[in-house]
Amino acid sequence: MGAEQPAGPGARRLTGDPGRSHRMDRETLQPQAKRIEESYVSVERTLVLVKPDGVARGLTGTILARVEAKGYKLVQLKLVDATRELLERHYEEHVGKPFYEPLVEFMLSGPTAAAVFEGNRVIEGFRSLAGTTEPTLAAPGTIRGDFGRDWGLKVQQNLVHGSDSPESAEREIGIWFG
Ligand code: DAT
Ligand code: MG
Repeated sequence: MGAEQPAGPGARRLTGDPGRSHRMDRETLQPQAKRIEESYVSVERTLVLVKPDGVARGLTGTILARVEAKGYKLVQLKLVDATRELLERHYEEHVGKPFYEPLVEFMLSGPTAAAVFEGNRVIEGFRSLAGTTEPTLAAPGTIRGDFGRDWGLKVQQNLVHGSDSPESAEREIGIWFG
């Protein structure tokens, strides 16, 4: 048999002096744990809306379940009858576009489920789960790809909204939950 040492973190305990092993735990591992703790970035939050088409079609639970199943944490949830004033704030970046007024009318057509989800990189993670804006082209396996289609309307009804940046998330969470 060769003199190879067992590999891995338990190797020292199996082959070395146990007293030395205990010193390693106390002096080396604890500072390391502290460094790991300090290396975590702040956890992101995003606003997720199940729009009136998703709520009316009875897909609220199915959609939120996908986000939870991905591992993101649901931290706020409510059903909202959005007002025009709230929607004008939420969609202010789209003012003047041809689909703006149809978008606001659509969002006024019934209740919206508003949620805040939390997790590392949840903003891009949710947008990946949602799929691209146009449901016709959204990849199968995404929320919009699996449940959405073009209905021949002036505005795309694509089931969900997700914030697109940390700044948008903070602004939008303030609008819906502030
Ligand atoms: P997203 O919701 O993917 O962030 P967006 O912010 O550009 O997309 O637009 C807001 C919503 O407006 C979008 O979810 C669907 C609708 N919309 C966007 N572009 C459109 C277009 N060219 N024609 C019709 N509806 C559109
Ligand atoms: Mg958007």
